[in-house]
Amino acid sequence: MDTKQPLDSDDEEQTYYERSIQPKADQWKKISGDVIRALGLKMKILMTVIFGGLLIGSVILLSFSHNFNDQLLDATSNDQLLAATINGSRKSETPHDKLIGGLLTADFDEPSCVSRYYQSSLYSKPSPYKPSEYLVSKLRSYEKLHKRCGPGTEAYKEATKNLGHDDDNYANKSVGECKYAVWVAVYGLGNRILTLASVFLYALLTERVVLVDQSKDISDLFCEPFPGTSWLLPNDFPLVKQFDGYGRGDSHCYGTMLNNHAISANSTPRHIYLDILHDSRDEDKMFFCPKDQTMIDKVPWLVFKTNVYFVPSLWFSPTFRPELMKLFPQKEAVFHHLARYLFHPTNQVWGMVTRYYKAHLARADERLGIQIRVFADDAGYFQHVMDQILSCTQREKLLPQVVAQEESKVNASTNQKLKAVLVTSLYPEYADRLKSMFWERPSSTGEIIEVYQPSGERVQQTDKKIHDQKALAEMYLLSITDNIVTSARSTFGYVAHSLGGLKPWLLYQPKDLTAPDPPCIRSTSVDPCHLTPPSHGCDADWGTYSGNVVPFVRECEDREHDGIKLFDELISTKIS
Ligand SMILES: Nc1nc2c(ncn2[C@@H]2O[C@H](COP(=O)(O)OP(=O)(O)OP(=O)(O)O)[C@@H](O)[C@H]2O)c(=O)[nH]1
Ligand SMILES: [Mg+2]
Repeated sequence: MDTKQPLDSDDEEQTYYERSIQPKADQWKKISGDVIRALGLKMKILMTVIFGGLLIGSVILLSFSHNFNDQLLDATSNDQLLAATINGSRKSETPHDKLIGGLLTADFDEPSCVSRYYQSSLYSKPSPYKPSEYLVSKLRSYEKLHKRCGPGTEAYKEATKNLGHDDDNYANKSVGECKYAVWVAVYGLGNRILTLASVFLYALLTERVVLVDQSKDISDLFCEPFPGTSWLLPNDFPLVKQFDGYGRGDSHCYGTMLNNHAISANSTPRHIYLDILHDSRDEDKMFFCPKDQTMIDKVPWLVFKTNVYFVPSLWFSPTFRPELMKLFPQKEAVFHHLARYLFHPTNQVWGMVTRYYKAHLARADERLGIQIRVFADDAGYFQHVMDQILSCTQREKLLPQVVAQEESKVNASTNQKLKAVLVTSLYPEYADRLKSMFWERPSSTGEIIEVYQPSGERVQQTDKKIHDQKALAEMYLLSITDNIVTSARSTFGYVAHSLGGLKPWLLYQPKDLTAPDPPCIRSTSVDPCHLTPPSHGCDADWGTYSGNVVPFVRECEDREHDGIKLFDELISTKIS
């Protein structure tokens, strides 16, 4: 190697200095120069490797840290996503059908609303109810309509222009191409969920756009259901301030308008208020009659206050029935499909569901849900309600008896079946007693029974965010069970069983502080009950019991002549 041959300018400078100033050290310097040069070359390679490595490393680190930050930002949702995925794959051999047979659109991002695509993975079996192709295509068309007419669009602006100013007849005036159904939140959460689904179905049938009053905590509970738009009614909607005041006395109330002859085929108001409540007048319930629908159809803005699941009554209309039959060949699955399409708990609520599920329910071989709603002025713990629950669950073999220790055939093997019982109630005493019972004594079957109750808040606190979120989480947890016992007349219970596609055991409502005998009945339908439906038909059918008009709409098992629902299992005898 020629040591004089500089490898680079630094080396050249160093060699010159060494030769002129310190000749005696030449040899040493030569050696050290060689070493340095050799080292220099190696150092360069080494440095290149190190710096190259560092560069690649930092790129990896950067992207990792970016992902990590993203993960931190989305920590809750990813955790839930994971939880849901693990549970889903653990339980199901078949791949998880995220879009539920096409019911859901793929157009949303997953982390912003984990429940949307992962809720179905929590269920141990796929739903026996498949959405029809017709329903799927109708939903896709609806999504387009909502995008075209929803908040912020030209169509919405045009439809809201001058709304709120009293008007006579808008039949011949242009208000744009879009018509709307506004849902106003009233009553308990169970009622809200059932009525929002009802109003949405009505909107689907009548090509309206459904918009949701957001003055209550709806957006703390549910994600947006329609892609690229919003279902929230803008806060500056011209009629918002009137919502609270809407009632039967209001001149825009449909029943009142009928009484006052203020609406006719030739006189169409721009908006009307529809009062579809448990105690609405017959004139308000004329809403369900075809002739009335012809008039109502022309009104651009309908504002609903309703607390009943009114879907069964829509089937009476000869106008809607053929369409409904096509949409829902399995009639009893109306709410089941609509709820899985529309309602997707927010990540906060979904976190509550998945954490509770993983902590208490996932390990069990079987899950039983018991929803206990006590309708009484001084509601709380009642012995007769406890007796009724035990009598129903033991008679129906949902829970075993307990036996004395010495009689027990306690099986020490590890194969003992574990049954988790999820109790939901405002009152903790029912679950506490069940828990003690199955802790103090062995079960007759050798099964291990674990009892859980997520909350027991004693007092209904509708519109308090965390209270409503807990109530919603509990409805979803109940829906994930294998069997479910619910209280008669409770919309909370209706949502839970129907969402899960479960036919519930309905606990009859106790009378005179005694446990009813029989204590409960197994429903033959998964659809909720329409409490207090119209007690009349329309025109010629007036006064006829509704159940005779359409054979698959019949009395609810948990009500005495005061509720109707959809059944697929037909009975041979007609109700007279
Ligand atoms: N977390 C929780 N809240 C409950 C429970 N039962 C009742 N609530 C609260 O009370 C409300 C009852 O209203 P709904 O959800 O409509 O249920 P419902 O059984 O039909 O009751 P009503 O509407 O009063 O006839 C719920 O929304 C909750 O706010 C329960 O088991 N768990
Ligand atoms: Mg209710």
